[in-house]
Amino acid sequence: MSTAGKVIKCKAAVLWEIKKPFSIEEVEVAPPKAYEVRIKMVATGICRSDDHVVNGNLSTPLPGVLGHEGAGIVESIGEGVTAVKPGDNVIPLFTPQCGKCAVCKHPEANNCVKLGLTNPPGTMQDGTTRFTCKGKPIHHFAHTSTFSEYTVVDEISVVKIDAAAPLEKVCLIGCGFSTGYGSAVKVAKVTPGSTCAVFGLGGVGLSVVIGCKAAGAARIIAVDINKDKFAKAKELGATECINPQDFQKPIHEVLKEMTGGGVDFSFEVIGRIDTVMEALSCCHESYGTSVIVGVPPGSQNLSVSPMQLLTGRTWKGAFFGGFKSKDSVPKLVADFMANKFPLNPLITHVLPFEKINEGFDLLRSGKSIRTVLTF
Ligand code: CND
Ligand code: ZN
Ligand code: ZN
Repeated sequence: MSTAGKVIKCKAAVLWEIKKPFSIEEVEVAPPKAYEVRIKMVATGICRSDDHVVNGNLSTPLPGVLGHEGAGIVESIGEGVTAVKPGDNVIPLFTPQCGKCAVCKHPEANNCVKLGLTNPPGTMQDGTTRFTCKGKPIHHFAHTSTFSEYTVVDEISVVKIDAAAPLEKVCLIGCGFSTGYGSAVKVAKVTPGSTCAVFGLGGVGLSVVIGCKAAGAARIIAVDINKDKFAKAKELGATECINPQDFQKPIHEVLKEMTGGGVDFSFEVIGRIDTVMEALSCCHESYGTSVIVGVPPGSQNLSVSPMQLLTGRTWKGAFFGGFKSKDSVPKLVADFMANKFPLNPLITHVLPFEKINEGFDLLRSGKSIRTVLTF
């Protein structure tokens, strides 16, 4: 029996308030309105940005359905939708691509004006929500809300991918892999023979390592306070691994000594103010480029001497690895299918969706890289 046009009752992980576990609830998911798409989720990864919402570092209206790294199948479409049709395999896009705004029309930029990450409304573009639980409207998150058996997204926030792609793996292309890989190949534009330093070896940081290697970096120095992450970093291309806690002096000084003055490219993939500064300072003062990938607490600011940049450094940052999402995600899926990069090493755990809190505990305890929840 077709569900198109009807309200679907299903399970979703609702975050009622910060610093609390997710509750698996029965929610009602309204049919998609014009230019909206309802998706049956098949798999979703757990990214640290979701945890930043839980711990209060990233603000979004609650109660809400989080999750931004998923893959699924289109269940039904609203009026006017042409980009996808029911039955298509798709990836929801937390960085939309409206195709019409100045950012989308710019050849390099990807931070579509519809992203609205600094003041997220927690709704669809028309200002309302499609989720209801116990009679209350439940907010959307990051245009995606993948922690639900069904979700509704705007047409600008979803793209069709190869029907043969394994959704329980390519869901990582929805955030962690693309964010890290693109930060190396697209944002920093890592050059062959260069030296790179990657701070933070989670799913995103290890994807930076994969990107640095693909771009031909000669040295990739991986930095983390959890040495259990080093073996995988080496497997994926890191040439050296260091733990800042093993040194008396600041780690940027250690890195400068190791590299004769500083690295060519550095990446902060943790989400901390102090490590953003360490990453900036460890790149060469005359020609180094430092890229901010991690999402630091919204309430904290940096104090930086302009001299850090006057000497010639470049300092950048980007969402989603600088990729224009609709253009890039299908290509990245095709590249994965052609074995141009691996995703398997990033997936350390697979759990049924109902065990979402266990998945977050694995992330918080440093035991997982990516947990994929399956529906
Ligand atoms: P995850 O928590 O898996 O990895 C972070 C790593 O940093 C862990 O291995 C930690 O051990 C390590 N770490 C923590 N503190 C320190 C420290 N002081 N010094 C050195 N290492 C440390 O996170 P993830 O890989 O899922 O995400 C990483 C960041 O990227 C996080 O801030 C997340 O919010 C952000 C992000 C950004 C974007 C984007 O579009 N720019 C998209 N998704 C996630
Ligand atoms: Zn993410
Ligand atoms: Zn746009």
